[in-house]
Amino acid sequence: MMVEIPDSHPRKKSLLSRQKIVEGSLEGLLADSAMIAHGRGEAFDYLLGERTTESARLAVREAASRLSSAISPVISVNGNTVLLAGEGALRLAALLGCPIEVNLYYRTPERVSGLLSLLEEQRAKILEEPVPSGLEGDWRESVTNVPLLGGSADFRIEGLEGPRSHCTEEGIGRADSILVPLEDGDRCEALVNLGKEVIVIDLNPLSRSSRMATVTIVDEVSRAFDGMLAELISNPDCVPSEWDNANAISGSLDDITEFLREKKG
Ligand code: PTJ
Repeated sequence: MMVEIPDSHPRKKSLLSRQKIVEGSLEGLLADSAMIAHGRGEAFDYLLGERTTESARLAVREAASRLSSAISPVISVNGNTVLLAGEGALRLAALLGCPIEVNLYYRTPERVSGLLSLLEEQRAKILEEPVPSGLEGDWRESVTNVPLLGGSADFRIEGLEGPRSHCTEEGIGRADSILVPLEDGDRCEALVNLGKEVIVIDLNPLSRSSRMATVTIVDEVSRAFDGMLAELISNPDCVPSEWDNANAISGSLDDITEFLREKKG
């Protein structure tokens, strides 16, 4: 049931995200376990203070610089990501000039085509909006030209079993750098083993994907996309650093400890 959430509600953003997940589930766009994954994310976000921490900000900057320096970057999206941050993914892909690929853990043809249609609707919405400030060039053309892949899988991720290994050669197959929000650990490991640079967005700093990735952004998925877009607009010539991901994850765990200490008073 849809309810009107007043602007004054202190948890408005969180409730709106829940509503998106509930609606996506009812429309058959999400995995059965999508709400469990979302709830786990919410719990970690709470422990991080529901904000982009300083360590996440550094990871956002590193991810943005790596994606913009890559030869064939791709943004891989699953059900939760399209529902919560599809527009952010499209804006980032438009700026990077890279494709978005729907790549699902629980893959069915109906879910893939439903999510591709939703991305088309989100694209149409972005085209109606004002151009983000600070951008030069033909933004609308860049948004229009973002390839939306995944409809016909013609490639397999080596080292992975089952339908979740299906992908496209044009997207994940040939990518040297992959942004994978809310990823599962096995696929992350398989992609890293193929020599690809894997950038994960995951609120759980302890997850296997967080620990396997080249760069882990411990932040909520829509905040992370908005952060990368802002970073690339304000600092278009950013270059990758010698990134120590274990150290960055340790920084996120420190953020949680610090937040709990503040709460305890
Ligand atoms: O659409 P599909 O079929 O590809 O399935 C997607 C889900 C997310 C259901 C599937 O990949 C899954 O079961 O994922 P996990 O193993 O539960 O992992 C999801 C991770 O994402 C967890 O570590 C959560 O903490 C984290 N997470 C959840 N919501 C968010 C999040 N991270 C960032 N932003 C969020 N909004």
